[in-house]
Amino acid sequence: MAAAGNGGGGGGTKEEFRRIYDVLKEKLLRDPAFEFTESSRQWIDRMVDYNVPGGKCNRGHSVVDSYKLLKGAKVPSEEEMFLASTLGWCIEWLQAYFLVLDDIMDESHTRRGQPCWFRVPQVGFIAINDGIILRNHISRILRLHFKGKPYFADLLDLFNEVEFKTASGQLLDLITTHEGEKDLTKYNIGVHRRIVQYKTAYYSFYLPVACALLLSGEDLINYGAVENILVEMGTYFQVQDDYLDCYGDPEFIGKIGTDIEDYKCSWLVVQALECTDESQKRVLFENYGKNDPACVAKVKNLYKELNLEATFHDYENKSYNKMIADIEAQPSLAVQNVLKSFLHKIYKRQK
Ligand code: DMA
Ligand code: MG
Ligand code: MG
Ligand code: MG
Repeated sequence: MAAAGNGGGGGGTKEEFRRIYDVLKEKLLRDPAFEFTESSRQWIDRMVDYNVPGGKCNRGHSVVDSYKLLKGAKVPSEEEMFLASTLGWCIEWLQAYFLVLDDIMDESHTRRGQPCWFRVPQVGFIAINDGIILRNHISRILRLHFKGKPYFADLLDLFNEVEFKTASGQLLDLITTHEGEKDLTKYNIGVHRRIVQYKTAYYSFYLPVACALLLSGEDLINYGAVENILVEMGTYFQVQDDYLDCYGDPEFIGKIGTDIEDYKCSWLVVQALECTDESQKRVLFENYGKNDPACVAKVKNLYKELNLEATFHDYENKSYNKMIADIEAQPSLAVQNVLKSFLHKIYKRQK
């Protein structure tokens, strides 16, 4: 059952959103489907605190913000705010699940300013099962708060579909990297676009808005154009992520980049390949994808020579203008506001 009685509600500030996290976690720690032991409850409590709430919560806040914008002049009730926040947290849980596993596969070291969960002593490969638990928490939360709602089946279907797309994107990211001989010639902007659209755009951009639409009683079938714009926005967001992997300050972004070492089909290497001469190409082929700081430095020097920072800023401006034009072609002003508000959360982000 829902909602305001569970301690939720309010006007949708960041503090209120955060408070609902505690409500949801408490419920999970008392899930009657499992007889918790003291130590298993402590594990889940610590694991969820470590992995779910520490990020920027852009995705989660976007459900609440989008929902309010879709309501227009009508003020959402406490229960409606609780439900919107709960869906926001479900996306944060989904993100935590993907990140716990992504960090293992990418052999990353830090995330959100702390060691990746699998690197914490005594965690190790238990992190794999923790990822699965985090995924299951979403189903537990949805069942608890949305079962009986007319859009419950659509909500489950949405989360399943988006999870499938994301996992498929991760697959592309991983097999593109490891497939056969290391061969940079197979990397191009089309390959990059496909990877990032699936691994990032659907869950980070389409999902929050789709959740707000379902909560508003809308049928997602009518929002194909909105989906396309959000996928475009998600692609732009992942290009920023690729840029920050190399140029961001690890202290500030909370993670140390590993894309060059990991031989990733990053937007930067794709741009580099498009403008290198033969001798520069040799430097790239010889040094990309090696877990050696000297090789990484050579790749970064080459990026500097090619002035990829300027290429990125140019992309950023062009991409922004195109998205604004597409948004302004949308017939609904409320929908325009939802999309613009989301875009302005990430435009020129530094982390
Ligand atoms: C992230 O890709 C995608 C998912 C689904 C987690 P990434 O490995 O570039 O992310 P990060 O740079 O945060 O490790
Ligand atoms: Mg990663
Ligand atoms: Mg990854
Ligand atoms: Mg990255």
